[in-house]
Amino acid sequence: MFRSIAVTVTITSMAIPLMGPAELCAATVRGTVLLRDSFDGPDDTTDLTGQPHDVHLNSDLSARQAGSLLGAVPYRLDVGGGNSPQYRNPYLSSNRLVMKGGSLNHSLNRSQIIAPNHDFVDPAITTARGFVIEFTVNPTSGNTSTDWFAVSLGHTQSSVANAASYHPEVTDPVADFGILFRGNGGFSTFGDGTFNGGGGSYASGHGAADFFDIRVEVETASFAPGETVTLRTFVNNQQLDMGPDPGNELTFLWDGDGSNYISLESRREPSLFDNLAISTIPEPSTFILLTVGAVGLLARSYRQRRKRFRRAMIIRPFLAWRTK
Ligand SMILES: [Ca+2]
Ligand SMILES: [Ca+2]
Ligand SMILES: [Ca+2]
Repeated sequence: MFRSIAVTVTITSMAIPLMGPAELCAATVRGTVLLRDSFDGPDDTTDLTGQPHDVHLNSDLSARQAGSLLGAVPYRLDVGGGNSPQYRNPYLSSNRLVMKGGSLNHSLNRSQIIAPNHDFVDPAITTARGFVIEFTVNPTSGNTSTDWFAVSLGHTQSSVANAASYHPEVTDPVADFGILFRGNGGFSTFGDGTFNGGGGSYASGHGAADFFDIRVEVETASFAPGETVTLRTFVNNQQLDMGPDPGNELTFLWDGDGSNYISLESRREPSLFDNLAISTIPEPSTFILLTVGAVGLLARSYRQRRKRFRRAMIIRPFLAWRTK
């Protein structure tokens, strides 16, 4: 009799789904989301030449965007350069943002760019000592094209609002950091508008339909000119080596403008962007507390299971034997 009870208890115990420490630690720890955009919305229509153009990108923002500090933030679009804006505007399609600057939709070899019209120097960022930019992107060009997409930061309001030129590009001198990713899997990094020697490969053998998760982590205590910045970049959770500095990080100093507008950019190939998120960097103390807490819970769970197991295997049979 007691043997069947023991077997039942043991099976029940094993059936409890267990999460290992590795799974807990791999769970993404996030800071406060300042701005998130799903780009989920009605498809933009086409103009008389058959080219899609923006109708919805800057409407219905409150239905698409979220963020504890900002709510709905409009985008500045790069519509300058003497070409008709409808040939150059980014647009929404299939719940994503599509950008395709360059010869695909006008004669000049130029980018399409969007920049949230917000200076990301929020107190929440300096309190957390940094921020994180995340998005997913599909370069669409397979693994041979030298066309590229990019993200850059440290732009100024005047650069973002400058419709008469092609700012805020990755090579804008006011941009403190920028990284461009080519369709062929190569990447290059820039600082203050010039190539800073960082580059390498972020992918190889990928297909034309593959999406990449891009994550740029920026550690900084302030946006004051000369403040030290430590930057890390991840593609599909793999950290890239940012350049000649030891290790994979890049260290630089904020320039003199004290601004931090952020832009996404595409050159020639149609790049599909999705799920843009700009958050405060997770505080190390929070991460450590969560990890320590998770390990503590696991240890307690293990002790409780061991206790139940001992009770089922030893104490109950002993009691049953005594009452016989
Ligand atoms: Ca979407
Ligand atoms: Ca700057
Ligand atoms: Ca390095």
